Amino acid sequence: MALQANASQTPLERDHALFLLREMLRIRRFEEKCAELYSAARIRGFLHLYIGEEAVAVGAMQALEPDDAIVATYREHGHALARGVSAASIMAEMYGKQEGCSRGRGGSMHLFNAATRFYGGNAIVGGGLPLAVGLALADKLQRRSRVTACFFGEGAVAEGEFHECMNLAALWKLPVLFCCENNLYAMGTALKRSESEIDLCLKATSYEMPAWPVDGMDVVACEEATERAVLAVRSGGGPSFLEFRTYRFRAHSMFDPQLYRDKQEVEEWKKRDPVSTFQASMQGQGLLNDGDVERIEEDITAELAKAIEFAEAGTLESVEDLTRFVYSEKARP
Ligand SMILES: Cc1ncc(C[n+]2csc(CCOP(=O)(O)OP(=O)(O)O)c2C)c(N)n1
Ligand SMILES: [Mg+2]
Repeated sequence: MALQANASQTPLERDHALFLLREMLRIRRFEEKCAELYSAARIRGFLHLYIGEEAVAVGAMQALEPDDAIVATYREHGHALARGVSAASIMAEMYGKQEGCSRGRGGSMHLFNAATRFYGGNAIVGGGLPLAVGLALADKLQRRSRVTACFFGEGAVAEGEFHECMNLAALWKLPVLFCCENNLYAMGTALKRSESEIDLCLKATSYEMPAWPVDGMDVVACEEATERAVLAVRSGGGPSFLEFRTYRFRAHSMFDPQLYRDKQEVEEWKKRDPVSTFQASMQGQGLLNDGDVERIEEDITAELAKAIEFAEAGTLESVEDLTRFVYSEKARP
């Protein structure tokens, strides 16, 4: 049975609300800068922007502990930033510099950071799910009270891996939180053109796991739903599933003429922009003072300027090092 997420009952505290707003704005501005740098050919390769979906990563991340693990897709800059991976190390990774969080070998789609238990950045659709199930199996076998949160797009539900992972996680009662980011499109394919059943929570409940639909444009709803789901997972009951209903405002990647959706549809969703609607809601609740947003914007501008400076000054890996890390360094004679 799909359970309906309750509307928020708890009044928001000003400091927390400011933090949520700041985190969403950090992601928004970081990615706007990335798009600029991409056009200027400072960043190359693939680039998939999360703009429009920021409430999901920011809200969900608040419910996770430092010891929990995160697995994400190639649209993961927001998750990495919200998890605490530094903007500088992410930007250097975008530039392919060895000071980047994946030593410049991963680029935009393969951000990785062991210190924050951020296990990528996975380019293969559905590829993160088995990793998450494996991490959770290890935790269960070693009796650690950890949760693995696995973020993936709704496109992954068409993959066999999705069903195998849902089944095994439920059968073995593994501590995985499946976070499906349903932005309605997998590249140019609308969900309703590729799936006979478009209620994704039903797919999860058919594997005997609790599932909740969540308003993915509302950061507080995302935080509260994730808190409830994490509690269920941490209590040992097995996996849970959240379907965040969201929308990407930009193209799938930097090469996408967007012929598969109407401009009008995009404009309609933009009215629910998670950043501006949350800012307006804070204003309405008297949680914003004069100058708050300006201060946040100034801090972010300074953080981004430093991140870009760090990336520009970074170095490319030497050719001699190219075959390193193919095998574990420890295994070397
Ligand atoms: C196994 C596999 N098949 C195809 C692709 C090509 N591909 C890249 S992104 C994508 C769409 C995935 O959409 P979704 O899972 O909804 O995530 P979103 O991009 O909307 O965040 C596809 C088909 C891939 N990366 N991996
Ligand atoms: Mg999608």
